[in-house]
Amino acid sequence: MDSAETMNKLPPQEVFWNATAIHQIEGFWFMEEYLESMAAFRSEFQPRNDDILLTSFPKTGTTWLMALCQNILNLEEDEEEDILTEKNPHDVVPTLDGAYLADQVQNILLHSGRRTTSRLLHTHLPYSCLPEAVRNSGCKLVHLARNPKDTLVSMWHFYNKILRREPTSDPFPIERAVESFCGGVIPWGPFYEHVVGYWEESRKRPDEVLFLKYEELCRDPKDQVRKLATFLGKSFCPTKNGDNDDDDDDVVVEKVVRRSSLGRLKELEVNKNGVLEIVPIPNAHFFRKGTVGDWKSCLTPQMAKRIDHLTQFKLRGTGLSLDDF
Ligand code: PAP
Repeated sequence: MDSAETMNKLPPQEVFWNATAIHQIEGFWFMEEYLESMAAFRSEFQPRNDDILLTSFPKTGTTWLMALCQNILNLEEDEEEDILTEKNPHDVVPTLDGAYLADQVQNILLHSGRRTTSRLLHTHLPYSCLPEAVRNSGCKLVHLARNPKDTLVSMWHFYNKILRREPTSDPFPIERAVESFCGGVIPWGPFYEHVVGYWEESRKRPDEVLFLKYEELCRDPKDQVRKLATFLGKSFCPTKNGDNDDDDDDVVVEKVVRRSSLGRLKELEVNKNGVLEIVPIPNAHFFRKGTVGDWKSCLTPQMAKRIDHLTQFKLRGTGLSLDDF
């Protein structure tokens, strides 16, 4: 996979959920519509040493991580100045494998370093598929992981919204969604190999790769925000003008947490009625329940058991746990 041309010549290899072609490249599956952008990202992207690259498997909390990092690095004193009141986090932190070729993304790549010293970027690519230049650069990576059952259920709700031809047509059968999740034949999958790639890298290079979990963010957001801020070089989070006299550390951390919260973002006009700038997906689709254990509302005990067994098998010996509590 050296160029966009090569990628475009690939024949479809599987049809995901009876709806869209996905191709297997270097052991992972990718949606056809992203292949060109992904190839360009991999061959053309020039990382800077101070870039911050957020990484995630889809539906593991990407939108939350984007909002948190944006607020840690650029917290505005005045809430009305917060860019997240105007734009969905995905339009502030571009997903390079999905939209590298878009003009808006090229603009962000050229100019975003002026607001903060670092560019805040995102990718869903597995670690082994990242551009070589990124893996060899000193740029920081932050990975957010989530337990597989909630990831699958979140994915099921999301793709049912965007892949269904008619809003009234039946959702894709959950049994078959479990089947494709367990078989790994899903966009950016297999899930386990994806998460383990980042986990292992974070163990080898803890100063450059931070590994976070959605469940820990839910349980103690302030503690996790401090950890994230420290990793990003902000051991405390002063407001952007540097005036931190009135706000003690704890208040600033609380502000970051609240401004990035699902409750706040979901209620913003831009996220109720807006559509992403780069791909025509309604912003509202990125905000649903945001809880731990919602899988219980969709998966049968048998399905859950099957996924738990697979999780145990796939994570054995890695030192990683992905618990749903
Ligand atoms: P993406 O990979 O397509 O960007 P992503 O943001 O990773 O999607 O996943 C969406 C999930 O994160 C949704 O989970 P749910 O379906 O289980 O509810 C969504 O509700 C949740 N989410 C989005 N924003 C936040 C947030 N600010 N805080 C907590 N959870 C969030």
